[in-house]
Amino acid sequence: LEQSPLANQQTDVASLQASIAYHMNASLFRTQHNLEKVAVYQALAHSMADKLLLDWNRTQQRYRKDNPKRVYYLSMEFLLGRALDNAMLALHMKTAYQEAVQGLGFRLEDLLEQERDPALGNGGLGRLAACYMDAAAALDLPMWGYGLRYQYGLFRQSVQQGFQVEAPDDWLMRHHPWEFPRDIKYDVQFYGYVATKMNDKGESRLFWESDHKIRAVAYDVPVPGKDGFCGNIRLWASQPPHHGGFDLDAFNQGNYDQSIASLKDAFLLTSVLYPNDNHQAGKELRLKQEYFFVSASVQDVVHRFKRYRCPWSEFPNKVAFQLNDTHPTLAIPELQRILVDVEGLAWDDAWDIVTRTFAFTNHTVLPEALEKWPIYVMEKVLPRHMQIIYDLNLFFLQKVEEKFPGDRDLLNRVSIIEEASPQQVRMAFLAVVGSHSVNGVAALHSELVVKELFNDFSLYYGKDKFINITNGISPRRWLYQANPGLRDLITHTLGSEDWVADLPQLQKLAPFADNLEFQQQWMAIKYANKVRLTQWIRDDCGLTVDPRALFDIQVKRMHEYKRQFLNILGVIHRYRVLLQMSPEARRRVPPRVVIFGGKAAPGYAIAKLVIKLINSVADVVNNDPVIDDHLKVVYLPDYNVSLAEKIVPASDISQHISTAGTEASGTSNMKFVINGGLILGTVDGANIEIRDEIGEDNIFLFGTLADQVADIRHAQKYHGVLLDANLQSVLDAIQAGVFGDASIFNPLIDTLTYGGDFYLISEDFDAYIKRQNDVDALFLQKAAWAAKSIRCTAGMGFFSSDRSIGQYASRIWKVDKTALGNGS
Ligand code: 26Y
Repeated sequence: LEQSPLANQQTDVASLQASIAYHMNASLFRTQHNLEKVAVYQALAHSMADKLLLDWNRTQQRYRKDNPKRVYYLSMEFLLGRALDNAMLALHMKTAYQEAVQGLGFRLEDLLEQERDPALGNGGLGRLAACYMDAAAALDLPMWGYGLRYQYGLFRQSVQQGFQVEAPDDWLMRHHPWEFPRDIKYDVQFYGYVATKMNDKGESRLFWESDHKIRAVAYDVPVPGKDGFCGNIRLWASQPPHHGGFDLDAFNQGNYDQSIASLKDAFLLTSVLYPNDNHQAGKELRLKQEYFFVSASVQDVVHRFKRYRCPWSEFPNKVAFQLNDTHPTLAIPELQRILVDVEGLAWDDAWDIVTRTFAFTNHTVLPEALEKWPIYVMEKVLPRHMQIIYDLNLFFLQKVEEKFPGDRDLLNRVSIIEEASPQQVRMAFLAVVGSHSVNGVAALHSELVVKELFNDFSLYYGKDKFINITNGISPRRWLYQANPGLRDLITHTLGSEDWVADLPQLQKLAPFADNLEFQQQWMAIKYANKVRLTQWIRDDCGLTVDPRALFDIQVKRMHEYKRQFLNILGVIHRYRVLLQMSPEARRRVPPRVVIFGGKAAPGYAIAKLVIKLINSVADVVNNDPVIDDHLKVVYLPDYNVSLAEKIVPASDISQHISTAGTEASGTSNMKFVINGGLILGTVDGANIEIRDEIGEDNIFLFGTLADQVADIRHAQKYHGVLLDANLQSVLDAIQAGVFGDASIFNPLIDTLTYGGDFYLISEDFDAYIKRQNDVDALFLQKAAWAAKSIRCTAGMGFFSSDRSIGQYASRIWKVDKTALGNGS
């Protein structure tokens, strides 16, 4: 590093070129005659990472000296997206680098495209973690992320014959300059047995012993903040515990498989991210991942705390753990185990520390997403934790019994152990009991969390424990970086870039909403973004679409509750209506490009069938000469963060149409609206608060309300589903083979009829179609549309992740984000 020109803070163009050249030779072992784009990208990334490492060291040394209360964001997923552009912008070095690479004969845009997305997350929850780390770094808040360094991230998706095909995401095959391996390791054990032993003080204690150990090694991922401040995400990778996992005796006896058995074990543990989003698969390996992750993280935090020789009672004043959903909940019994079994604290003292340290964020009310682990699995893998959970449960139930004597039903309902066969541990209940604060992620969701999921708990604990913190997104990645055209217009209009760190300033755009000249500038940027997306669609899908058409986008994980099915059924309806129209009538409807993107969990058959249906419809519609450019259907494969950065700024309208009460928040809705995209949505999740902020007139809402859903489902159960007439003819068309072999779609169509239309597609179909017609009508009025688009952006100040993190800091973590000064 000493020799890297960046080490002495020279950031002029010549120095940057020198540092790129240096890394070409010293890091990549290449010569100037051997310059491919990917190599230049890598040298560039190394050069940028040098600078980050310096900032990282300075920031972390300051923490070490000041020893502030620190926050640890525990998350099994971090969906970070690409690092280079983000880092260059955060450090105000993009222009200089642009010039530097130009001088070497390259375009920076091309080089940025060489970077592969680290896809260590599934969807919303993982991306939220990334936006929160970004906000903490921007606010100089001492928060670290802890997670897993999966060897393979979320699978890569391609489409073959209309079906999703999955391939492993071998993102580490090429060297990844954005992580710093550390000489920090902890052993994590599994299985074994619990024994009684005397400790140093002559007290009898329980000890968990096992020969089955796997080593966690740390990789630190820098999170660029402001003014030389740099945050951190520590990811654990699994390694064999000793001797590199090689059993020499076994080898010498010719037992080769045996000689590397523990190596395979260790490799497998963090090899792959489970690709389920909002659906528990219940695999033992996943439980082991969860424990491996929390054990290494808690050991690391305890180790750091002990450095300062504070009494244990100080622990909650120095440490706040935030559980990103239940996935890291084992951290609760793990800390209790360390305090009691290893550190020798009394049970009650330990439990007091634990419950003052943990807080829990719930991200879903869907029953299939709530983690439960069979007791027989837990007992086998984590025998001591199972005992601790039993004890915690017993003491908890005793307290409930004291408060509400004689209510056996209540005890059954709140028990951490579910009396089913097999018996299961309810991880969400464990998280509630072990935390001092529980929050949902949008107002409606938090209300449902209290009223439905944890109603009994809120009666027992009181309402204050259950709060709402509405999600937010990073304005840096999702506007400043993804939409340079709009960024510059906003900055020019508001006179400075201060709005990025103080997003409510966007409101100052509102007075320009009806200004025709401003509207033209605004819509010209939108148009340019659409042109850019059409180029991607051409390259990725071989399809030509007209950028003047209305771009109607739905990109998110494929899930029944998100109702991509409703969208494509609506497309079929539109297709049929267009076919029946006269050519003149057809010309009065604005042409549309309907764009889908998103992955389905590999085991989720119905979601995969929706992908197939979309592609089958696209095949027919896109090749129908009568329809021509009036309607195009696009399925963009391998949706990920970097693709989102291209798609989001290019939407006219995007769809967020989950069955009311099912989408906890949604965050892409925020990304689209902040970029001046209108949304068509249900009265669900954060759509509701977006409406409150931008005004009812600037959002297209429709459909059943959350509090009506139960009654409708109930009625369906008794009277069956009477399908909407338009929907029925759409289904008839599918079944008549208009979109190819109809029989493959039968299981999909059955979800609307057999056993009731659980996601209320038929119930909402008519309202959906009508709202789409409103969208058409508005799109023809260019000025009215532009005014709404401007008001959308203007009203989005509330949804900055800086606001969310500020609320977590003051309401949950009790850390003062300004206490640390300006990061110098
Ligand atoms: C363990 C397995 C059961 C599981 C794996 C992943 C369960 C859930 C998940 C992921 C959930 C998720 O991404 N939830 C989303 O969180 C976003 C951030 O709060 C919300 O905006 C979004 O509505 C919610 O679906």
